[in-house]
Amino acid sequence: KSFRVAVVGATGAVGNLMIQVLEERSFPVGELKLLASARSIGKSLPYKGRMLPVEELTEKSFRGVQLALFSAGSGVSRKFAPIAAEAGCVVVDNSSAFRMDPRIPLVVPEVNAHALGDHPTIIANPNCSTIQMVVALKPIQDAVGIRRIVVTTFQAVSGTGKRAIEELRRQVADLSEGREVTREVYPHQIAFNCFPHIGAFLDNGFTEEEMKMVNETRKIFEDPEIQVCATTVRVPVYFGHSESVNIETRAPISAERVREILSGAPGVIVVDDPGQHRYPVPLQAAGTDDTLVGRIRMDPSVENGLAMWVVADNIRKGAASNAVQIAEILAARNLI
Ligand code: A2P
Ligand code: 11C
Repeated sequence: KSFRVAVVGATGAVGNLMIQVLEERSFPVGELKLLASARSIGKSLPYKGRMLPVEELTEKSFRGVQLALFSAGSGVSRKFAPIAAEAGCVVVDNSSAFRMDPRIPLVVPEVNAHALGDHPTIIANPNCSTIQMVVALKPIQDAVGIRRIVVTTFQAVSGTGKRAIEELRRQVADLSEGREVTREVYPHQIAFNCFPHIGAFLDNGFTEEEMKMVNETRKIFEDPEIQVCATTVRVPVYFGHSESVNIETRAPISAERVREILSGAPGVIVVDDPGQHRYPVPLQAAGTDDTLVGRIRMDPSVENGLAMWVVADNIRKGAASNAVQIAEILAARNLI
């Protein structure tokens, strides 16, 4: 069985990768429709050795389409995902538009595939920084429970999209050639800099990105009690978010046992031999679908405290690959 699939936002950083991941993972695509804004008419993108034309997204785009992967921002999703669903298409949406809607499953396949239910129409793909954190923490949550998480992120510019990737490239080139730096996407120079500002600031002093980590973790773990305090930081890395994750578990567990559990956990690779300079780094995670975990150690400053370092490719596991993995489950369960 194969499916008629559409990728919405096909020309973007994540959309483009969705096409590549569909091919890499041999998702059973019968026909592939590439959709973007009117700006992209005339462009074409490669899929399985052929160039496919990019079409303009319109209300009629979803006729005959069975599965749509959306990554064109939440405005586009809010408008077009319900139109696609109405046309009988199952939507996996990478934007934040529907994530906190109680009727919409928010899914990380290794963590809560059961949340897909029997008849999903729109499924939300969580935020990249949430995905890698819950993949790493779910086995610990299952083993001993987690009371509180304090997380600081180091997030790559690809999370912002292709214009931000270009901005970092341009600034690095300008600086190395003695030209003045210009900026369009970020409020500060990103080359050789970092800033604790991802998403808009809210009245509570946190940013939108930080509150996504709080609210999405609670929804995915189905645990409204779990306490999360996040600080999210943009760093001059192209691909791969890193996270310093500090947790308080409900019952005691040793670092050794955590290493053991995580070594057998789906989607996780333990990279933890600091004496040999082995700990996760973004350049190692980039291009893979794994969540790398290392620097696992007891935190003696609090009861049942543990610290660790978690790295994953934000546009693969954090976005495109997670969406395709959801699609694979939908296909396997006859939900498309
Ligand atoms: P386009 O290239 O035509 O602007 P990124 O997150 O990397 O910036 O990419 C955003 C993606 O969303 C691009 O594919 C972009 O298409 C697409 N997009 C943005 N706005 C719209 C829109 N109004 N309708 C359809 N696609 C859109
Ligand atoms: C970033 N996490 O790295 C953001 C981008 O809700 O899907 C993703 C925003 C989202 O900049």
